[in-house]
Amino acid sequence: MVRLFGRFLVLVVTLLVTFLPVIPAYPAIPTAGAQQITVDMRNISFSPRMITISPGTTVVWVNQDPVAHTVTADDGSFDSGLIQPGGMYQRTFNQPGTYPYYCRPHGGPGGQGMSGVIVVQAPQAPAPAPAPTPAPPAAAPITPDWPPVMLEMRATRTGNQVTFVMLVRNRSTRTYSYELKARMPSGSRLLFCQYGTHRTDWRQCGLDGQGNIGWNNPGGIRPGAVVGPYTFTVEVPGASASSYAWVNFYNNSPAGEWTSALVISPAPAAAATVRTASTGLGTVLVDDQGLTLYMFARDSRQPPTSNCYGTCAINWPPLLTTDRPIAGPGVRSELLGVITRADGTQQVTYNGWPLYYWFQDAQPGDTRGQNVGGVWFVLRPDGTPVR
Ligand SMILES: [Cu+2]
Repeated sequence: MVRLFGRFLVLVVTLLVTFLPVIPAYPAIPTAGAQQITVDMRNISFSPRMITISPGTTVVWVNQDPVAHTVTADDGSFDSGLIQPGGMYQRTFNQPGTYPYYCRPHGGPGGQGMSGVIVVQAPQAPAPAPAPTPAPPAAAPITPDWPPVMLEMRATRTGNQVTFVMLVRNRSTRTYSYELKARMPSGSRLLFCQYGTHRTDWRQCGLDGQGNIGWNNPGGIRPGAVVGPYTFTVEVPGASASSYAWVNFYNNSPAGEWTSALVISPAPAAAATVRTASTGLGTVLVDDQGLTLYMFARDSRQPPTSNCYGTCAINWPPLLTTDRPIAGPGVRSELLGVITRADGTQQVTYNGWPLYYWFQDAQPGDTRGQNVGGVWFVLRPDGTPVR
């Protein structure tokens, strides 16, 4: 099935690329750029356990568990070493082949225990889509390690244009509803939106005032079915603007919810500015657009270290920069700094605290992230948190 899925992916992407030139009113989707796919380490397992990728794809493993894991090749050709909770490891696979791997503390070679497989497949002649599998018995419960989907999620960025491609397969034995969402900085402009090989008047495909793009399919995706690709291109307002997308699967009976992999667009291309603004919480640090910045009490200041990765960094996008950050009005430049995140991007710090946005803040002056979980706080101009 995994091989079939890979072939189906080739088919739909081929159709998509072939179809595009006849839509002159919309820009072509950039095909250059690195592909990336995320594998979660959750509940002592890799999820998805098996993925099929094309050569040149980067796989990012994110440890969502409270214990350390490794990503160790059966043949010893790669080994992450211990990945602490919240940490990540990435590797780019260029050569076609099958790469079984395992976690040294919790699994073993040959598919024992906590283990997984990467299949790197060169493009091939397209094959028909897989037939839907029969409907399953009704009572399978949703468990936290339930792996319902095979995902292909890609983001490419050319200047200020970001393109997301999302393709979803339900590999569970139940029908699930799902929604695909993306969050863009305010001021973004939607340039292109497509479902499958047809550009449609997809009603929910549009930027709302909060910078959200979303598709909702409450009718559900049947076992074995593939939906997508959902493709959209957005022009973000500035080179430093970041954006991200995710898929949420949910079910009403039995009730359950599962949010899957994310894509964060490549690192920004400019110096981030930090300044101050007056909010309901007093004068606090904001970015050059006026969006509120936060510190995370589980980070450390000395040395400055971020402990926010994976799902955390979806909800709390780090303030990234490529050049030295700029001190705007009210900010002390000697308190500004940068750290290098696990993915190689540079995050701005202030008084040693790594800085983040809260994804529900949409307008200058919003401080909805304050005290979330008792660990997220806005910062005063002297770099102390407002608790
Ligand atoms: Cu492990």
